[in-house]
Amino acid sequence: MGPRGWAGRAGAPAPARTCLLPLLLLLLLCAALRSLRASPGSEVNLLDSRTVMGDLGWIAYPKNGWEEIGEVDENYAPIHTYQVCKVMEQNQNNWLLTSWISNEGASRIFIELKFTLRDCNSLPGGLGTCKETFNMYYFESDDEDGRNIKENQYIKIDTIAADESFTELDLGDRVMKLNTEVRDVGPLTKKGFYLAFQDVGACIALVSVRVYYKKCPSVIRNLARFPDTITGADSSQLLEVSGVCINHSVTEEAPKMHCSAEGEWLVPIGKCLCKAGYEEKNNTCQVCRPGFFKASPHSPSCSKCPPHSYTLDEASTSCLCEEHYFRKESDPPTMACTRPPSAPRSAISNVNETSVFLEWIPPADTGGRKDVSYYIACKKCSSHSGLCEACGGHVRYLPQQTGLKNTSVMMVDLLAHTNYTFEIEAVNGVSDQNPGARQFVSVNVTTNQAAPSPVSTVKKGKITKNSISLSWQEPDRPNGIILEYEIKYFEKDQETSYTIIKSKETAITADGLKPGSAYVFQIRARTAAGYGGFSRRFEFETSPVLAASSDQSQIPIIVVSVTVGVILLAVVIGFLLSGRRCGYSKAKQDPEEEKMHFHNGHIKLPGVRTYVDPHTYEDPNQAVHEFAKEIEASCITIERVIGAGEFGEVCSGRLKLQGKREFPVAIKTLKVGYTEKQRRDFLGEASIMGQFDHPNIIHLEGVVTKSKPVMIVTEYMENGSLDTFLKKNDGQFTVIQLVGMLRGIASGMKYLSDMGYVHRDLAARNILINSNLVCKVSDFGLSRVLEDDPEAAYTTRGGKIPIRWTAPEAIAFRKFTSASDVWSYGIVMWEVMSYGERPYWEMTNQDVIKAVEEGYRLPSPMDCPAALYQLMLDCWQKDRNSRPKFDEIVSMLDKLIRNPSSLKTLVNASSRVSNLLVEHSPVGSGAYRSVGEWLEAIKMGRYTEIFMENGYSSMDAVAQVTLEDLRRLGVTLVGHQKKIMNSLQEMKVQLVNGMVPL
Ligand code: ACK
Repeated sequence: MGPRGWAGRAGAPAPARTCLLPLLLLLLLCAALRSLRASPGSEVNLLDSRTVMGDLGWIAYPKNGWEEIGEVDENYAPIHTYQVCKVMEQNQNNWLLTSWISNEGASRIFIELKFTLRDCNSLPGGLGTCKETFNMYYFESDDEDGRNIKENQYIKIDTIAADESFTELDLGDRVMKLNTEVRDVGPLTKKGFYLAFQDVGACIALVSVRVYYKKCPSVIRNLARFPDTITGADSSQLLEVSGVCINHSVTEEAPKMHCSAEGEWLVPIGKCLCKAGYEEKNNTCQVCRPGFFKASPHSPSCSKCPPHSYTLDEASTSCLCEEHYFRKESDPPTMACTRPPSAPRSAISNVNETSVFLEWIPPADTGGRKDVSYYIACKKCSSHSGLCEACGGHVRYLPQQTGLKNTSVMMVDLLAHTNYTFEIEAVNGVSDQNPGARQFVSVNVTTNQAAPSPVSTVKKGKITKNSISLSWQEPDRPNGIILEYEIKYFEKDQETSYTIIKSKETAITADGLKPGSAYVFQIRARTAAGYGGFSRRFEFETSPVLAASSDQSQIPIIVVSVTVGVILLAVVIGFLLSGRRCGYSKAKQDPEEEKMHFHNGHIKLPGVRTYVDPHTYEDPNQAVHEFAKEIEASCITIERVIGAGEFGEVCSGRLKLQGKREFPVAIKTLKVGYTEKQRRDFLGEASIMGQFDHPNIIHLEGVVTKSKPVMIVTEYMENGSLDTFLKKNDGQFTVIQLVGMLRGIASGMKYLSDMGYVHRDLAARNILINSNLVCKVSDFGLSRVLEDDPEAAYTTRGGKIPIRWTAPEAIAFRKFTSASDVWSYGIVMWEVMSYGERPYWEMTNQDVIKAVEEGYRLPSPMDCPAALYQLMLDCWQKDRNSRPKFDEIVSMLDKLIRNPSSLKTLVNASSRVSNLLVEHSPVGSGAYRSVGEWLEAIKMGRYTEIFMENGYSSMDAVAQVTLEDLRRLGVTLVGHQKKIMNSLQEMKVQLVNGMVPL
């Protein structure tokens, strides 16, 4: 069969019209149904034969094949139905071609056919040629030009059979057998296509042809709009489609959905959220009203403004804080606005030396916040002007100064004796937004005395093979006037053997060191409050000895060594000949330095330092400059006159030395118009004082000799001389305080006697006392001892002697020794215990000399502990060798201080004789001449040897024996112990109460 085209248009009258009449009824029914039928939302019609108002423009071929039945529905709209029924004729090939249908971009289209088909069995005699199917074809083309193509160019879609066919009977029953068949075609590649229906001998009425494609309809899902989407070409294909966020919304995660071949949206992914200031309602984003806010797209809805905040605008993303309320940057907008806290309450302080502990309770109003912390402001205030300044960086705060979470803090490293104001401020997250509203509670404290802080910087100076020079800076917090430094050093890894140098300067040279060896140095400072801590360890190395490379090279070294040796020898000889007999040498060691060597904790005495009598100097000026520093008058500020000395006024003032803090001093002046002898005598005191360095000896700062007036500058003692001070404060001190004063004086005297210096005028008037009740021996003179003391009286031998304080042998034959100083010390004890009473009251000097000579002694002062009065009596032993030594006095007083109950036994008031001297019948010089004699007398002679061997060789020593001592000595029999103790007791009672009248 050759290609055939279609020439005519369908619509020519059909010859078999009569046999299809029943179809007309069917068509009427279909017109009624049309209004009920609606195409599904996801289907887009490309052609619906029932909706085309005019000519469909389809072509039938051959012309007598398919024919159109032109009917109209009740609205006069045409119904396009095509029928063919050539069942009786052979070889039917009837084509019906549609007009060109645009596919509108769809690549898969659906064809829904509605048709009726006559059952061949119901046709009489037509069974041979009758068919019950027809074929459907398509042909793609971009335009309408492809219409006249050949049959064989059409592609078959399917053979269409009826699900239901109809018979005459059916029509009679008025049962409509309308078939609906749907087929799909794809993928389409051109812009449009034609459909063709081929009849090969069936009886068909094609009631409608609907061509459509499917799409996923535009939808809003998860606040994203998805557009109309034509389904894919493949029946199982899912198309991924991106959504676009609706107005006032933002992408949370790129919104996507999948469009199925059936036009359904599947698997939504991602979403949009209403932006800040908008909330989601009915798939839209609605604006937040005034008074409401939404801070973030993630918040579910608009919220009311939190407390103490507001907004007057729509679409607010946050609310504004009311006046005086704030929001911290990190505060969430949902949080209420807050304000700074009120002040902390009930602050208390506790001062411990230079540390202050503060504690408080939290503020009543935290400002609505939980992040309250505390800040400590420290101010140092002048007690005079009341002006305060910031404390500076030296103060340490434990645990810290700011951001304190706990309600307590400790400040350390404060200055001693200083007024501080601490402001404890409560702070919260919004305090810095209202700095004007600082709320704090103030605490005023005054720190106490404290030892100096450790020296922190030590620098090495010149280093030789045998010496290392060091210098350092005053501690950051001296906490007082630095009296001296102690430098401890030892060879590295040899710590058990160390040397200590004391220096008033901030530099020393350690000599006598091994070459090429490392030495460790530590330094500490001392003030009136005691020693501070040692600095950290500083390590320095001496220079090594250079090794000689050959014998020849040693020759010059030997020559130099011999030369140096000779020079040194000459220097040493010269030094010895110069008349300086002491071991105290300025050439080797600064007089400000004192050097002691220790091994395993014991002092190695390098030769005891002794006092040098300035008289041994030909030129007294040389002695002054040997032992006293020259001070420039400009460094001294004289403030007021505090008394009159023999040579001029005594003033108080201040001394400011370079590199040191200004501190108070006493200044003795030499009055104008002095003689050379007066000048010499005046400065003589400085030459003596300058040799001493002891906490209980008045300390010489220096002298002014290069300008006038000539001055002696010493440390300042706030309470002046002891006798006046005690008189002023009669009965004000505890016994322990008084014993403490006596102990200080004894310690100073021990130092002087160790130095070989005899004071000769020890009396309470020559003791000075400072604000800490530390007593210091003062008043050192040359010949003046007997000149300037108003108490000194001329003796028969012509000398001037303070009779009441002086031992009989010194009065009688000028035998001034440390033992005669001990006598005077006994008198000072008596003065102290009687609060400055005049010894021997109004007795004349002559009567005093006589009474003492005859064995009478001062009676015990009122309320005086028996042990102290016993010590006084010991000091007043006629035999100077029987008097205790100063070191014994110091240890005895120490024992009493350590054991205060030993001071409870007072001298019996009834037996205390006032205004009368007691006869002195000391144990040793009274009844028994020796220990042996005594022990024999009480029939205990067998113990004589043991007593002698254990140091109880004198009756004075025996007087101190306790029961404990006896047991230690091996006197184990209780009867013997009692005998010895009773005898001793008897002798003591006799000693204290022995009132044998003259
Ligand atoms: O009893 P006073 O106040 O203490 O009066 C005398 C006066 O000077 C004449 O000696 C006082 N004085 C002497 N040296 C010092 C000193 N270093 N510190 C304070 N006062 C002193 C003494």
